[in-house]
Amino acid sequence: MSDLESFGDLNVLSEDPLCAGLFLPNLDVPICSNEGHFIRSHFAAPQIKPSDWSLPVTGDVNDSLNLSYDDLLMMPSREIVSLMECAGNSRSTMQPPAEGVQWDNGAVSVSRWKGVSVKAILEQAGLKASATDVLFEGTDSGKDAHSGNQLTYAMSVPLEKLLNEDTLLAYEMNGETLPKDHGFPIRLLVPGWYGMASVKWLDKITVMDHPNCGFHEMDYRIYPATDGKSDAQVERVTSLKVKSLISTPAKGSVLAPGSYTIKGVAWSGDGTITKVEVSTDDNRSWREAKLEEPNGNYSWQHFEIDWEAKNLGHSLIRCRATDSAGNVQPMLATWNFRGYRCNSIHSVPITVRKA
Ligand SMILES: Nc1nc2c(c(=O)[nH]1)N[C@H]1C(S)=C(S)[C@@H](COP(=O)(O)O)O[C@H]1N2
Ligand SMILES: [Mo]
Repeated sequence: MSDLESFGDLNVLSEDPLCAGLFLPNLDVPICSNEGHFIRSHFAAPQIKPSDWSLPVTGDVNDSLNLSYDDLLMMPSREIVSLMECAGNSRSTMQPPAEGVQWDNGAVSVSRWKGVSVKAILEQAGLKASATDVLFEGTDSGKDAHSGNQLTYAMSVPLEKLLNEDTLLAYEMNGETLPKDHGFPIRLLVPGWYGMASVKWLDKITVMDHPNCGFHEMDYRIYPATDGKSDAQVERVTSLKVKSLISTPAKGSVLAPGSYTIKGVAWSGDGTITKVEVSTDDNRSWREAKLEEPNGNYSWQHFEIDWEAKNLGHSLIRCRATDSAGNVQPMLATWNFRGYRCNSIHSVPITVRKA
């Protein structure tokens, strides 16, 4: 059981399993603290002693490995600043409602991760020509709420993504040993993809000659609405969609007329952010915000813009990001059965009222 006392910086949506998101003003940092990183666990966090733990690497390899915690710590390391976003983030804004943890917008964070490139481990084991995908299994397990079946958290990732040196077996988060709720002793970190692929509490690695199609690979898919008209295909949830969030002002703020700075963050899995626009007049006009330079390939970029609040009454503040591949956030993301990849334009209702 986690000690909820230590999650004061987070908005706890579920205690068992633990699901906790950020309060949006806490997006105004280059890198989150470990206590301030969102948590999304499907089952109870396992308690693992590194001395009793090892990581077998088997399957379509020339030499199977069995790595100890110390083996990993002694290998050449790599550090990556990477954003992680849960595929279900912002689900509660989907229309009509979609089933799952009702995240508002807080299931997103940035950390500095340190670990060993998965590529180095696969090279050490030696991939057979037949290898196409790698299955990462966690130590955590429990019952699926619908079927009652016993499941272990597991996810396969195509080799192409793993041969990028930035995909890590991580053992440190922001200069500290990986915390229990974030996957101690070792987790996978797949930068640029939604969080479901970054398997925590790694138990074993199996190189395969096809993608695994277990519960979690099948669950993290876009099942479009079946209205007979849609020709949308079922596809896997992988790369992060272009998205932005307003951190300040907070939803529901009551402001006196005057000068304010609207702030927020933007990110994309398909490149860097090239533009963030802000509308304060219910989508009639948009102004370009001042945008921070990218911090590496996988972090968020902060933006801000000055705003003179003079019209009394209610208004919606919105932000809209564009990435270097030309993707722009939609007003409303396309609905899908599980409510994944929701990157609808963030709208923050506020009131301007004389003090
Ligand atoms: N073993 C295991 N790995 C897991 C999960 C899990 O429940 N068990 N949740 C996944 C999901 S859906 C997300 S969004 C991220 C969340 O990582 P965090 O809790 O460190 O933020 O972990 C992923 N890895
Ligand atoms: Mo997630």
